[in-house]
Amino acid sequence: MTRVTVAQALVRFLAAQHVERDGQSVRFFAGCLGIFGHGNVAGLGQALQQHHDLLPYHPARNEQAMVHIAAGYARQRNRLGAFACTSSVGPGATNMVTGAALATINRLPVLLLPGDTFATRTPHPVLQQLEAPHDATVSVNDCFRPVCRYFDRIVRPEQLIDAALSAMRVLTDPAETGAVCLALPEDVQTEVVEVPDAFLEERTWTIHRRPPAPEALARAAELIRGAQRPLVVAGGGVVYSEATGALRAFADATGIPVGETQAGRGALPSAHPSALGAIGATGTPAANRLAREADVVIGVGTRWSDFTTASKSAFQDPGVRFVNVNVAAIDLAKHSGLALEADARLALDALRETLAGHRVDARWEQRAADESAAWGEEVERLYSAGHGPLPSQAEVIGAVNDAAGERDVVVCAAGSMPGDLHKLWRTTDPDGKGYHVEYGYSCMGYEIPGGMGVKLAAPEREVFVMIGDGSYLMLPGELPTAVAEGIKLVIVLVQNHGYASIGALSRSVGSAGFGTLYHGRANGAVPTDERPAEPLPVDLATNAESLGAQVLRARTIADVRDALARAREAIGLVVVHGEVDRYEGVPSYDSWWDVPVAEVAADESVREARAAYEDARRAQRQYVATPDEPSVEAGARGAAS
Ligand SMILES: Cc1ncc(C[n+]2csc(CCOP(=O)(O)OP(=O)(O)O)c2C)c(N)n1
Ligand SMILES: [Mg+2]
Repeated sequence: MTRVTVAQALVRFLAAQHVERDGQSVRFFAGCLGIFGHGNVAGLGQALQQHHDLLPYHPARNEQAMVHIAAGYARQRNRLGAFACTSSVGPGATNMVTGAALATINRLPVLLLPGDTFATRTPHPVLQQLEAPHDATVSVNDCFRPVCRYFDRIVRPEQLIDAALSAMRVLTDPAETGAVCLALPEDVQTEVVEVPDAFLEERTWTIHRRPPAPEALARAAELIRGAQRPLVVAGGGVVYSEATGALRAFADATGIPVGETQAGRGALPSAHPSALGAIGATGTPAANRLAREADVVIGVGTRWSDFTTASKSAFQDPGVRFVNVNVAAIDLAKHSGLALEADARLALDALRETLAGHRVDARWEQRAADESAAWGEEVERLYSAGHGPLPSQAEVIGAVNDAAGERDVVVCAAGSMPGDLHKLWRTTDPDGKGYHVEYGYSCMGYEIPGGMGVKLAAPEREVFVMIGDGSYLMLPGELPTAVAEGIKLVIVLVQNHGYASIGALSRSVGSAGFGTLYHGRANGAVPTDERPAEPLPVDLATNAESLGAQVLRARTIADVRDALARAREAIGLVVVHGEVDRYEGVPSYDSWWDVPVAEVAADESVREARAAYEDARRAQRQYVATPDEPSVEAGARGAAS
């Protein structure tokens, strides 16, 4: 038995955890990120100082941002590595809630260790405590329950053992993983616990690859063999399971074309003959035209978000059926699909072997190749549009794409860039690790800290963070952390005076970009795209400079290219700042996204948008046809009305 404080035991436990897959064992926790306050400075703070050689500590500037660093790290490590994040009690803790939701939605392991109020309750109410008159057990940390995959509050020292082991079980389970929260009352952190020595010894969590059940495999293969127009939709699970090689082999052997979700983008490099690129609301015409006609859709490691399915309008074949390859039960059941519960790599290999000798109809394969080639030309056109006087955002993306080497990473999360990147970015990394757009939560502010996590996980890769002015303003505070920790990023800060993405969405629903321009008031009113006011005297380049970044200011697209070349060579963090034409967007191709429009309104423009919306909605489907009983489903609303 060892006599230590709860916090000391926890730090030593975390440092001793390993994870193993395919016979390779690696340490699980890279370290602990944190911000101290009275809720953790004496407990975890003391333990982290005493054991700094076991678990490196990295002070952050904002608790939400530090959870994003942890999420970016875990994603780049294919979930085989993580950070712990410690916060004080109260606001420090609730600042982590957004980060927790992001991690859970993207299925990324992060361990949250917020301080909590006294287990003894003696000095209550303490500074920053929420008092709930109806429930003495409630604290602000209960906010973590809906956004975490596992929650515990350690109110007695002995509970640590069970809580720590349960936390590791969830963090290392590919079907369960997400944010895990162990709330630690500030007194309990400092109390002594006697732990068995084995608790503190090295422990390895093995991630077994789950093989597909033979009957399910046979039925999936039969369905695919009988398909005239099969299509694969590759999701993040392909990348996390390191199944990109298996996907390539499957596509090579069968000729089945592949569309990619945001998390799955790059699963098949753009130059591959079966690669259709992005699918869905932000998809390419190549992927979306084939999706419309596909009769069997094989989703691999996807959770079928509304962007992927174009709000359930993407797949229009009346008898379309789905095969869902996944480890998560919630995804296996979607779209009435045939559930192939398995690790992505094992499932793709097994399908390829079972389908040996089968090749897709040559005309379908040719369609895919032709559409892909046409799309390649469209990308080229957008990348070299020569738009003026300000460049278009697509040209900036083209410049970054050209500057990025084969294994470099692009990072983004919110605004108009994720959609543009999804469509336009040419992927090259064979492991699918060159494209990192957080689109589960699409959280403004993720970009810089998320990129820091990527760089910590892959220091050998150049990391290009693409960020809009709106996202930048939400969370620039981790720049000094990057400088302090020597984390080199190339941040491309794209100024377009506010929320160009939501402005375009607002115009499409008839509301003229209301409230999306970062301008002063126009004659006392909120400006719109039709009635803009003066841009604000805000200089984000100087702001970044003041936070420790080296800043390169670009006006023309040639300046951007020049700055990117210099940024690559630079030692430290560089921000390339440039303005783009807010109104020169990349169009949407053969797709739709369900954003409801007001049913009655004073403005004619809204009424017109509503009519168009009701029309578009007719294409929406329910996907209730089962693989066993193919029933013909007419457009759901069309049939009803
Ligand atoms: C935290 C958060 N708040 C609000 C939103 C909704 N939203 C999505 S994009 C966007 C605007 C982003 O602005 P900017 O970063 O400048 O990118 P742009 O739209 O101009 O390309 C907003 C408000 C969000 N995704 N995340
Ligand atoms: Mg903007």
